Amino acid sequence: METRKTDRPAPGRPPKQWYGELAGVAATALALGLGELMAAATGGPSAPLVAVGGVAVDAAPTPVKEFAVAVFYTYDKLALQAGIVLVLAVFAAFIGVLAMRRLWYGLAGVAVFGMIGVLASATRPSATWAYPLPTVAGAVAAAGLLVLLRRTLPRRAAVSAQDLGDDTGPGDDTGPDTDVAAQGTHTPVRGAGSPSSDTGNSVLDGAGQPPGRRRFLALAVGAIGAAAVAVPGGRRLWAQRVAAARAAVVLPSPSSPAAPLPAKVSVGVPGVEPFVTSAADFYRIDTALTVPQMEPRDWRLTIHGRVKRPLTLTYEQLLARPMVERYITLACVSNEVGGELVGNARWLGVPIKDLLDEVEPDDSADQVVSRSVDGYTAGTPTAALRDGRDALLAVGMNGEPLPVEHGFPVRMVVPGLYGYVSATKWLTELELSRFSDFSAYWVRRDYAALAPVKTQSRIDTPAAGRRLEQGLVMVAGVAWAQHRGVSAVEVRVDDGPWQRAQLAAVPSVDTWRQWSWPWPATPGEHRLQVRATDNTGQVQTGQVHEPLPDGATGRHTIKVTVA
Ligand SMILES: Nc1nc2c(c(=O)[nH]1)N[C@H]1C(S)=C(S)[C@@H](COP(=O)(O)O)O[C@H]1N2
Ligand SMILES: [Mo]
Repeated sequence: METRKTDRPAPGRPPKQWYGELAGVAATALALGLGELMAAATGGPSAPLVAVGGVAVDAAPTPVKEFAVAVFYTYDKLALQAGIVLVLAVFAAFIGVLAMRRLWYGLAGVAVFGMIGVLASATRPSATWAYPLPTVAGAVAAAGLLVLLRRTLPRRAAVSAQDLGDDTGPGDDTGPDTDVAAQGTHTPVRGAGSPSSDTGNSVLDGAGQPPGRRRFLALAVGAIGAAAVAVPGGRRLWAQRVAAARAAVVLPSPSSPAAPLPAKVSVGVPGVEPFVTSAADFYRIDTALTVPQMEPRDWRLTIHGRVKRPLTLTYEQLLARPMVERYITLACVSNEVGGELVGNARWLGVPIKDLLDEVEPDDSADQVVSRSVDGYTAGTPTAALRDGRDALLAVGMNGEPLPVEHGFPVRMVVPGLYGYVSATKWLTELELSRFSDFSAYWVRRDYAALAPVKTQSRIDTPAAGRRLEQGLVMVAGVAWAQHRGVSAVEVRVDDGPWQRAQLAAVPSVDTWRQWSWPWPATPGEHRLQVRATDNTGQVQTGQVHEPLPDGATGRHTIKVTVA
């Protein structure tokens, strides 16, 4: 061991802090990369980044989420992940600097880091005993790399690891870099600034740098590079497995197929959203930071709680049951008037009513709490699931297995209720409960416990702000009042009288309905407004209200200029 006195840093050349910062970032990157790779073997949510991110999403207060939805239109995963990575990097750099000065401090930092990851992954709703493993392995690797980097730390002619801090304990503190440097000014310095000094440490390489620097950089950059490959690589690996499993799914034919669509479901006006929304165009709203990737063979649904006969089903068992196929329009409570968070698809699935009949719910169980693999919850009135509407455990969307983003392998779809109280994706659990006993995810965040879809209508064409030529203009769009059905749509120009639009055909009361109205457009600026009436005779209200707590109201209004 070198003696301290002779190994003080050169005056004015303190060990650069960024070595420590780089070491910390490299070690953390290695941990995350290894964690992702290992998680690929056990399942996505166990990766430390995903686990910690999941906790962050669940902990974020409603206004933050609303802001995210408002700004990014859907809950923005990328921005959140970038934010998490940034915070991580700052912590990582701090730990690295600590480690380079006092190894044990740095390792303690890694341990704290690791504990956060372990706690986050172990408390993920789908957690198994294996969930903390990727984080633990990552933390061990990070600690190892820190030790290694510390040994490789460049020793300038006058700088030894000793000066950069050693592990002799807090009582033997050499202080932070600046102090070391300050002490150095009072200490005889061996070979300072001399490339030909007597220790190997002081020999500079061709670039005029000490050799340790190269090895340090190679190690650190190598670890970061490996992580940059491992993180997306691990995720891709897992996603590919799930994609392959999805491709291998053979959907059964429904025992109750959807009737062929009447030709007149379309008003035939260009610019109107198609009656059936393709999976690719279907809006997506969820709190999942990374799309939960679940293999059908790992999927289980347990139906339990206030029931006489709890039930667990495998995917195979679910597929073996009688299936129905229905067109159902899904809407998000966050949809603004005139917004696009609504879509219509042909769903294939098992009637939830049949399953509930089998488990024999208690009369007291007025709420069915559905849970997803990533811990999202929704609360649906038991009555709505048993009143004969086509509430489904859906496995198919538009003739394909559910897309992963839309809930593969199994999700709920319930006509007439907003998605947040009914349409749980990546479903794993149905618990018969009571509204007074449990508040679901968004209900805890100030949304209403009961949320039937409000009657709404939208002008798809002409687009707002358009300049049109005078003459006949086809005004057209969609209107929805799921499970009640749309009986009328009216349009008015400026403050003129409401005029009846033509309605397209619909297969049931559970879908949206296209409408069109020929407008003899006259020159000038005009305001076009639409309103729908449902089959109970209720006219869509003009009262303007934001989405919180149970759906936006008001009438879609656009301005156009006719030349
Ligand atoms: N697991 C899970 N399921 C979920 C959500 C979620 O955040 N997590 N969001 C719900 C909401 S708010 C809506 S509107 C619908 C949207 O379904 P989609 O993304 O398939 O359009 O999913 C519902 N199911
Ligand atoms: Mo939603």
